[in-house]
Amino acid sequence: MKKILILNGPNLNMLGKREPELYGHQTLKDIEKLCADTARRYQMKIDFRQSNHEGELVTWIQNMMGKVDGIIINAAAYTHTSLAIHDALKLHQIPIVEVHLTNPKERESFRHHSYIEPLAAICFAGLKSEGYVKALEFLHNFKKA
Ligand code: DHK
Repeated sequence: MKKILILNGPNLNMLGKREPELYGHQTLKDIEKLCADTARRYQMKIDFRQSNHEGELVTWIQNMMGKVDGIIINAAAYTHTSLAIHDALKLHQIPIVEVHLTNPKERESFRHHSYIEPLAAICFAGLKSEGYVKALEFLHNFKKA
């Protein structure tokens, strides 16, 4: 059974209340349930987490070395700023999937650069919570070269 770490960065705990016209009305709990339902369908195991703290995300990524088969990450604002998260992800030799609810490339220019992008096997952006479903499907179908 594949085990997948799903990481969510700062302010994603405020989904539902946070700019719903951009991020939608679903809460992070709703997205976690959607991921759990999808994972069950594909017989995968998920570990779904959120943190507002860069260092905590880095430590979680480090601690999962050798323990997971894939990482789905919506690093939120840290996508655009965190070399530390980039370096931690680089420790892994497993597929990394970048997810965003919105499409940052179609938003303000300060959201156009991603520190996750060079390490990601694929990115799903602008699909709201469906991006997490697509990310799980991608990892379900992923075969090592
Ligand atoms: C979420 C955030 O919090 C922003 O900082 C990113 C991302 C976009 C999202 O679309 O999920 O720029």
